[in-house]
Amino acid sequence: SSVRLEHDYFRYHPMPEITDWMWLMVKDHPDLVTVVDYGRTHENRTISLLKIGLDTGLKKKAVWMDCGIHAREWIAPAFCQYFVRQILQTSKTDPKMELMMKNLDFYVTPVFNVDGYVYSWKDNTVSTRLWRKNRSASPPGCDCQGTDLNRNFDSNWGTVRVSSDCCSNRYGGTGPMSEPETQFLTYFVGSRKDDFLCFLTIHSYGQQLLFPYGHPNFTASNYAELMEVGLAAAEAIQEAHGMIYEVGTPSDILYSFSGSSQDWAHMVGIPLAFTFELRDNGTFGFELPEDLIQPTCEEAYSGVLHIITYAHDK
Ligand code: ING
Ligand code: ZN
Repeated sequence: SSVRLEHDYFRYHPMPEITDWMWLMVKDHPDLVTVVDYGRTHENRTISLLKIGLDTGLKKKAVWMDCGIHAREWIAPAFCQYFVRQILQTSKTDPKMELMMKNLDFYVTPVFNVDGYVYSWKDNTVSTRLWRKNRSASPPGCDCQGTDLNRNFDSNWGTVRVSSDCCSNRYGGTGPMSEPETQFLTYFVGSRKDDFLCFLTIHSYGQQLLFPYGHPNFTASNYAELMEVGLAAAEAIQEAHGMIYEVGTPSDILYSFSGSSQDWAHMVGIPLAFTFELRDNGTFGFELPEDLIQPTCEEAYSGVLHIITYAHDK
């Protein structure tokens, strides 16, 4: 595909355009950005992230962000692209971001569930556009494809309200980390877990900031801190365009679940783990119109920046 000199941040992009965009970021900021391939999907596509930060030769702390663990949540990959553009732009104009580029590495996966995302772009039917899971083969004795990657992590896997029916959208897989995508994330983050100050995973929709645990029997040791940081982030979000985001654990404000990535991240010792549920509240749901990409990204950026700044300054 052709090299794109302009990238429209306020449209949705199919996977090949997002891959081109990643290389455009490297070309525009060779001093700050590298592409790291850290996994392969079930259908043998590459899972890539952008590593962003100034190489100081010193060991650095890090920030994790993944978007698009669920295929149909298209605003999430759009946000990762916007986030990358904002931190790169402001690293030249805002002394605080300049400092964070020196002290931190940002690891940003714009599309984590690559197979599912590609499938959701296949045609505009409900069964493809509203696909959630990955595209793994159906297990023996069951006829449906795909595992919910946010039920497949090794965090009390399969214990709370996770479906064992492979046709369910909440199917957790044949075992913890049965999916290649989950294994690669677990390995990549797990092998550097002491470096990560925060773990941010971006979903839609519902306008919520969720933090561990999704499992009802566990309470994060730093629950008060997570609540305080989350509430301040929600305030920053509200200041942008007046939108209200609810803050709490999935058990508090949504529904309990085991096997999620945020629970896993907190269990391995990453203190500030948050799941963002971006706009909207159900009017358009997963099919958020393109003219709402910009305000959604702007407010989410305010919230994310609050958390990252807190993590950096702590
Ligand atoms: N929501 C999340 C989901 O995976 C969630 C909410 C997060 C539940 C963390 C449990 C733990 O169901 C969406 N929209 O996918
Ligand atoms: Zn989701």
